[in-house]
Amino acid sequence: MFDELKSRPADSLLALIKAFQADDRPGKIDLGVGVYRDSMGRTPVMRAVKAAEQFLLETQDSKKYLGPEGDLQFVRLLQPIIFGKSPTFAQRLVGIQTPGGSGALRLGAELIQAANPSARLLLGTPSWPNHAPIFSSARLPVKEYAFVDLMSQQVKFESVVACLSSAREGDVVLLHGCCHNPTGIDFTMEQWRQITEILVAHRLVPFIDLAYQGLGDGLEQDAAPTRMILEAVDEALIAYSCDKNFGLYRERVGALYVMTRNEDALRKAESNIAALARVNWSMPPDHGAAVVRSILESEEMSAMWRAELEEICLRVNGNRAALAAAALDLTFIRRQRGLFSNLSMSKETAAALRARHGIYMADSGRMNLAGMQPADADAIVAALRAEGCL
Ligand code: PLP
Ligand code: TYF
Repeated sequence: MFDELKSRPADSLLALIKAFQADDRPGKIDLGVGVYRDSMGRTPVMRAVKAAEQFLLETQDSKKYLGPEGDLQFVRLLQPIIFGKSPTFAQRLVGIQTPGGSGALRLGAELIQAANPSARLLLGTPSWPNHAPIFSSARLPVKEYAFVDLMSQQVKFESVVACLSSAREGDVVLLHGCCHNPTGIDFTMEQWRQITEILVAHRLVPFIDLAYQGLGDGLEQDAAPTRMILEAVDEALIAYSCDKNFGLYRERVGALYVMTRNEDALRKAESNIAALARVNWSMPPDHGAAVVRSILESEEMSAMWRAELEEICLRVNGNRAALAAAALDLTFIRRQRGLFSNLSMSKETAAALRARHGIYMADSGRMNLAGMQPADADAIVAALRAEGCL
């Protein structure tokens, strides 16, 4: 039967990792896959994570099953970080641990499909390349609309408003909570306010993907749009990832939160997400969530984590400033947030940047700004000029 299968393309972002490793030129620069890198170009295990792993090594006395919800103390301790100390909607939230933000997106998609089979997913483009396939493979029709114009690096706010305003009641709107992947372009607070009004007026359900909290302007600031939306709407889903802000990528640490209208719906959502988790992965992997829980349970390790996250944020924003200072046409990079910026270029140009200059970025023109050093700014600008991007 397997000879009936059609081959599928590899994930082009993940393929860049191998291509970069195979290049032996000394000056190569990796602006490819979205992981943080320090000033030595490494993606180290955070000090707080090492401390928590040491603590777990000494104190963890069992690895018995936890259940489909995973580590519920992990889920609870994240709540004040994401939603604030005592949000008005706390009683309407239920959460479950998931394998990464990806698992949370998939589980949320299946929950939506089970609750409202006629719901559609509205997705602003460009977006993270896995978004559309995750939702369509859960049988949610994906309706795309233009979110950003890459030539001008501006939000196409009229297109956003037009698409959301023409949506059907019960449609779901995927929103990047902060640090938009791939563009680094987030809505202004005023634009978020207008989007919130449209969500409420048209009874649309926000599905907020928060995969980079703390990598933009800090933990609190990065959560502000999410909190504003949740204060206003009846129902919402939040896919959270700890893989970037705790540097736990391969441990697959995330959570799905669902906000319902009332207690009855909350209990139903809770039993449904547990049942869906069971048929997908039975139970989520424990280690990464246990690490995050241990950090959040300890004042000392929490302080260490927060300080490290601030360092990460400062370094990424420092790289943004360096690149913006190196070329007038790149000043927009300073205004953008998170790991990414997406230049407007063809995939042939992205390939030429790799082949001729050893500068690795996605075919889409997306750069991971954590992959450079401030001193690389001039070389990057020179290569972009040589290839006609500036
Ligand atoms: N959402 C966005 C926007 C992402 O960039 C990522 C990155 O991997 C994810 C979700 C998934 O995160 P995770 O690695 O935790 O599955
Ligand atoms: O966009 C990125 O680079 C990160 C990492 O299938 C990633 O979100 C990329 C592709 C993928 C999984 C994670």
